[in-house]
Amino acid sequence: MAKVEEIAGRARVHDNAELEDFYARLDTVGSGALWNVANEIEPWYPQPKSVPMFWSYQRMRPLVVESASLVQGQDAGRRVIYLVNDGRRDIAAAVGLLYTGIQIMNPGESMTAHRHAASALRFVIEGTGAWTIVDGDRLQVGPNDFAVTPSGTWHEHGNEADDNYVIWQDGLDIPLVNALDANFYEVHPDLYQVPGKVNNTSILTHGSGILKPANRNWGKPYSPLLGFPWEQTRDALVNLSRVSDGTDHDGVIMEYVSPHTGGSVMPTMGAHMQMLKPGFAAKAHRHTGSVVYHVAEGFGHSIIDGRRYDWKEHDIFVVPSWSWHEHVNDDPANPAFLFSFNDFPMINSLSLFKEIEYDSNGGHQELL
Ligand code: GTQ
Repeated sequence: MAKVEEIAGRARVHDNAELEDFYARLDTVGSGALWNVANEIEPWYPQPKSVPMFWSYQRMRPLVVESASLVQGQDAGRRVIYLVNDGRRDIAAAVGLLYTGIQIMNPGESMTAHRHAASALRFVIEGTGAWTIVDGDRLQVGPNDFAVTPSGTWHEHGNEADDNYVIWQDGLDIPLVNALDANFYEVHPDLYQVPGKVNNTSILTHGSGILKPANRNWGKPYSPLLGFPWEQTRDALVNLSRVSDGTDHDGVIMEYVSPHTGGSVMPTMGAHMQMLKPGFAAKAHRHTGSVVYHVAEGFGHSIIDGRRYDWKEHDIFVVPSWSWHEHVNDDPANPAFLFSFNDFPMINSLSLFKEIEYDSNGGHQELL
């Protein structure tokens, strides 16, 4: 049934028997009348299928831990509990065209190496002893560290601790790459990579933050720096917060960037860390682009499309494109830190970014 809008310039054709017959004949030759779908396929503003969602780590963790004894990592490929958006069950997206999941590894466990066209990132939740080998660079990661596995890079993960789980959050652009019919998957011919001699080579080479190695070319479309340690990240935010209040909408916010370009870490997904100063209450805004948040430190709440979500450490929530949202740090004494990843590099490279600020005085909205 066509969605009729009685507005000049919109599709407003009403069905009748003659038209029904015409539509049936169009269908037999693999076609249809645009005016029957126009108002649907050209909405006035974005109509995400994704809805705001919130996952409490306290509720998720026991289930994630249960999976660690139910299935072998080697059988699962990766032992991950993925997060489902109620509106996007069909494509395994957490929001928009972004996938996310919580991965757990038992002490001493390791996963086999593979690569795919989809890009991946990790944000570590708990446990010592986590490692991931990305194209031969063995990265050691700990809680709140961020690491990337760009499209096409070989990767495998493990937990070298004797007595603790490693749990981290995965973020991938699988739904995007599938939507573009561009996904490939390969198992490593030897099942395991041979890591380079020195762990964390990419961090040692590219991670100084102020200096760039001279005479080095980097021709790949993603960051040569693959790991982003928490301590350095937190310090950067705290330092910036001493000289800036940041933005009204996000507080003190910084992007994880490629030291080669200063741009996003990967062509499809970007990531930020933001610090909400004690008691900070953001102004609401909305923008195109989908965002997955992970509470790195502190507690507070966010209001997303009019609904309040109270969060604390390691909770995960999503803001669909064009959803109103605001974040509040409910701790009057300590900062809160939100990690997030997003599809902004795609949105920006296609010039599709739009942002509007919420004005509570009568709801007038101004394009920023
Ligand atoms: O580690 O590459 O959560 O391919 C889902 C698919 C993680 C990974 C996931 C994947 C990965």
